[in-house]
Amino acid sequence: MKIAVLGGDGFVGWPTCLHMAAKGHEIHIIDNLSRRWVDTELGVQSLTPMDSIQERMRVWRDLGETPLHFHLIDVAGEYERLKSWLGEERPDAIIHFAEQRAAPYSMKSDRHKNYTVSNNVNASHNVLNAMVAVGLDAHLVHLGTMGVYGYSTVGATIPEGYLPVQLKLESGEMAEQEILYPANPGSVYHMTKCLDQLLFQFYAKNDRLRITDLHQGIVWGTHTDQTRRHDQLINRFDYDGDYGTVLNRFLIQAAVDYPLTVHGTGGQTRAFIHIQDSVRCIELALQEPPTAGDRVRIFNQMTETHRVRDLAELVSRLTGARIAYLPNPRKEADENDLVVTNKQFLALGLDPIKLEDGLLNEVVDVAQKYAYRIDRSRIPSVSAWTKERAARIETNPERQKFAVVGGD
Ligand code: USQ
Repeated sequence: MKIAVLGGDGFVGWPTCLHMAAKGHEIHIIDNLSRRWVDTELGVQSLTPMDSIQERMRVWRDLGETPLHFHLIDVAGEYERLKSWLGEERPDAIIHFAEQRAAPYSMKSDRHKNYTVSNNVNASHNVLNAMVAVGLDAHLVHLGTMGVYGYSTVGATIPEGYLPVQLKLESGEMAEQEILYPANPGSVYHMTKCLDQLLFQFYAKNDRLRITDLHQGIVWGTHTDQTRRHDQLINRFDYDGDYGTVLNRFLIQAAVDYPLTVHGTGGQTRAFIHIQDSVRCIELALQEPPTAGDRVRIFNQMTETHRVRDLAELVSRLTGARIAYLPNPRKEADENDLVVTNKQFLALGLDPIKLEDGLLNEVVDVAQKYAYRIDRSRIPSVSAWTKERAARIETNPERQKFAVVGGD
């Protein structure tokens, strides 16, 4: 297949490109390299040393693998160039990762909120609009998030996108319908993914576009089979307070003896998936395209659920790290349960990597190996969801202490 990977330079995009190229597909990376510019803006760098996209592609080609192609296009801002490229190249499938993906970054300031909304919503709409304009019947696979469902405890299992409901008619009879599970975003970033869902519903219905939306949980780990093949193919690993996700943060905190930064009571339950399983799920989704006229196909792309404080205790048991319970910069439920079904991927043959099995390897292979690159001052997560929460963080003596010396 000829596959366009929008956002192919990012954390899930890059290993997906390698995974699919290793299967013999023709991969075209379309990216504006914005994630690298955000590193510059924030003054942080990936824990793992990352080469330029061109250098990564050269190393991959020199291993004798199917060459990758790179096109510097801003999907959100350069509609005409995107449309021309799609019209001329006519890929069989498009994988869409080209969105700003960090919740704390999206909540940093009004400027960051605006950037996240305009970038993400325009990117998704530009792709859909251009596909219709050039009459492209490609399968569009979008990386969405489990966060579209929200994290309030209902007790019922979260279905794969659609919820069967019964409506009482005037006659007293009951009518059955399947609706999108109610959107309940917890950040501006998550809100953009909820808006994406509506764009997909419309274009699948109106223009018969074939669309798959993957509601992914929090990714942990760094390596996949392909990124392991050469030091210069290594994936990025974010540990800073804006882009680092919870489990990867705990791993590097343990590696540099920084108390594990649990927000609030740590009672938040979240869905997780290893990066290797993430790329495998994308491959499985590509093999199962909907047919024109079908509704959007939605998968829950996660393999297990955990409470944040249980993860901190697990990492602490493995490494001896201390745990710090900090005021939560986010506005989210202190405690929630989460039951999710991922039957569709299991039925397609996904054999999940378990956190208990893979965690120690990550600590040794990545966190300890590159610990010398960590800037401890960039570990605290200080992007607050409200002004009140920002004030609480400012005045919290524990946080100040960790921010400066990371210790005792
Ligand atoms: N948390 C801590 N300590 C930390 C960092 C986070 O306790 O040092 C807590 C947060 O308060 C939150 C939970 O851990 O309750 C998860 O935070 P996260 O930063 O790991 O994940 P999140 O902001 O939800 O976003 C990440 C990805 C996003 C993806 C999402 C999937 O950045 O792209 O969509 O995970 S999900 O969480 O299922 O919505």
